[in-house]
Amino acid sequence: MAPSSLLTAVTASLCLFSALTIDDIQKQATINANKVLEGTLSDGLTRGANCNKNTVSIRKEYGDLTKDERLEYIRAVKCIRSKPSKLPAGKYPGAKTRYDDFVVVHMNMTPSVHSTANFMHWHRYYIWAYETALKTECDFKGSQPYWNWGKYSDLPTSPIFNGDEWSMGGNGENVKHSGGMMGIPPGEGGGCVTKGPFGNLTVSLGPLMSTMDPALGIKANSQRDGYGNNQRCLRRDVNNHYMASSLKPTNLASHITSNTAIGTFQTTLQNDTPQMSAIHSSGHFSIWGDPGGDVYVSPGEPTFWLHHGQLDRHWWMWQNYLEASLKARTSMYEGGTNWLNPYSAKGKVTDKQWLSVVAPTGQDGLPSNQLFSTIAGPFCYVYQ
Ligand SMILES: *[C@@H]1O[C@H](CO)[C@@H](O)[C@H](O)[C@H]1NC(C)=O
Ligand SMILES: [Cu+2]
Repeated sequence: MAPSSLLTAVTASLCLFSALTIDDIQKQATINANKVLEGTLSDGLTRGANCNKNTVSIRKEYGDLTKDERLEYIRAVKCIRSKPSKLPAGKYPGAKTRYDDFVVVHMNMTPSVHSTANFMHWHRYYIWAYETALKTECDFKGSQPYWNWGKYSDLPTSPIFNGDEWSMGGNGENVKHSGGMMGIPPGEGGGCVTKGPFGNLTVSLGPLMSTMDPALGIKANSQRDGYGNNQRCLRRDVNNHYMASSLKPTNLASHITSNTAIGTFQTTLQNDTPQMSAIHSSGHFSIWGDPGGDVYVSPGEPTFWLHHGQLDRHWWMWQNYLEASLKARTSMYEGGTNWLNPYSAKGKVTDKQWLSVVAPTGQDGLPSNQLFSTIAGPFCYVYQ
């Protein structure tokens, strides 16, 4: 081997060794978060004595839950779907259940919590409120699980979507349909979900911004704002379109390692380019369907919380995996306050965030700087 090609080979292998995998990033984030909990590393925030290594809850990947843990989660989700709405009667005719309250709040908040400074923060708050409702209103014994985007190369047969009794229900029935936004080709679903725990589920709010093939004939809502009662089946088109591109483990790792400020971190997470759809939308469009593919109404899809749990985990890994920048990254905040207006007021860390009727008691209107860390403010959880 000529010296120059030897050098190339050595350099190449060094690069291979120095590229952190997403598993390395998760491990480092766990180590550093534990140091913060032990008080040997500062994140610049103060925390009460009631959040420590013994009390912190651990959010796990859905496929890593035991079968009993999955059944317990499914039970709690079904329970919240069976409780009555707490919204003012008649104001939102499509809001029948306590679960629908979460969908309505998201529909109301959509323009101010996407592509804005509080995108990550508000959704962290919102998922925690859901997890809290499962615990306080349905006696849920576990923690909110997440879907690790890079884990399954065949999503329809994953433990989340394989349709067995421990899954979140199956794919939609295979119906002929065309693809949608951003060049997504149709997958093997497109019809109603009929198998597993959420088989034959009825949804009522929306659609508001459907991305499914109009030829499927999904019934329009009687109200322009999507709040009318529009009973129809839950549809999915679980597909692998993004598994080998934007949701590949190496792409997820490089998204974390290549962005050093929260502005570029959250913008590149959300902004699709002609070359590649962004990570956030890729996750939504891997489940797709109705209402899963509708930015306003997507929480009506029961796996919304697994996808957004992972989005929160992605941010948590980015905040925590480097000991030297953990403190700075924890409190970074950047961006506007309205998704359609690039000149909207800049978000401030003291801006209050609103959850309305889905806020846990006494916990509505917390400022963004209370939502910086998963182990400060109202939160006490880490990811595994
Ligand atoms: C959904 O409805 C279809 C048709 O009635 C039925 O065959 C199927 O077993 C149902 N699925 C569930 C999970 O109840
Ligand atoms: Cu959202």
